[in-house]
Amino acid sequence: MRERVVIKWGGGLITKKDVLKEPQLDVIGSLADQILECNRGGIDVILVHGAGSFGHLKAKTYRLAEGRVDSSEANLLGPLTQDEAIEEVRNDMMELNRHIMDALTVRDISAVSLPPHQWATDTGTAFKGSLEHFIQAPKGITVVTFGDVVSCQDSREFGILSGDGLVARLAVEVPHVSRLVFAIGGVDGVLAVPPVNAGPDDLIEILTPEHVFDGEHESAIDVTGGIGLKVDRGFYVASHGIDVIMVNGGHPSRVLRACKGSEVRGTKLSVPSSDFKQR
Ligand code: IP8
Repeated sequence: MRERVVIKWGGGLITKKDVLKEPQLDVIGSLADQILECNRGGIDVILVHGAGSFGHLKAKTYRLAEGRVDSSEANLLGPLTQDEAIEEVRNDMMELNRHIMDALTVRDISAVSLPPHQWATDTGTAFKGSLEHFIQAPKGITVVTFGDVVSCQDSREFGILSGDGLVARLAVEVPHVSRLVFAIGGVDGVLAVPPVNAGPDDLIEILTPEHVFDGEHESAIDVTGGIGLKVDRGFYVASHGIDVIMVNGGHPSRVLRACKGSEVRGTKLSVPSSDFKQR
């Protein structure tokens, strides 16, 4: 039986987060190398990527995470209507996704992309949409999806489905997923103090739900919730007996080690097995 892992490439890792639509192609390339290594080692990958500067900046300007705002307020947001902004953000996300698909296919990794606005509605872990394509993926195929603007079936009309919500459901509901790996940008994992004050010893290697930590939330540019959301989604997954680890994706070899379940510098999320839920 081949192993399956779910990997989230953080948007802050694969894009320059504060420069509109600037991909980090060298980082994407070396992360894609690690997926090839996974495949060669008998591990199938479900890849979910974040938005970074291809999504959060415009989504923030046009308040897309809040859904439809009053037309009087919407007129003040910027030159675009909210509907035009949705269209642009979806196109921008498809553009980022194309960079990723190119990096995979140039390495002969067989990959298919499933943009959420085409198959999912609603936000958070309660999003609706069939996971059948992920479940039925033939061995050796990398299925790719990403944070996106989706329709909502309530008065909001639309919202942002974060890649963190996607990975939580995929890890738990696709059979035989052994681990979830968050490859994040700029930090080695969850830190006990804010990153600017942190030294090498401030990495929390094993994080339990009881831990209190200073989650840095860049609310100015991140519309879906920063590291706190990842930790929250991660504990949901860990509570189903699936390994969850966060590593610094700037060191791609750590991502590979994490995917293989080898010892690696990073933060493991740990839930006591007595608290495990049924998958
Ligand atoms: O970066 C957000 O996805 P995330 C998606 O995974 C958009 O939270 C379009 C802002």
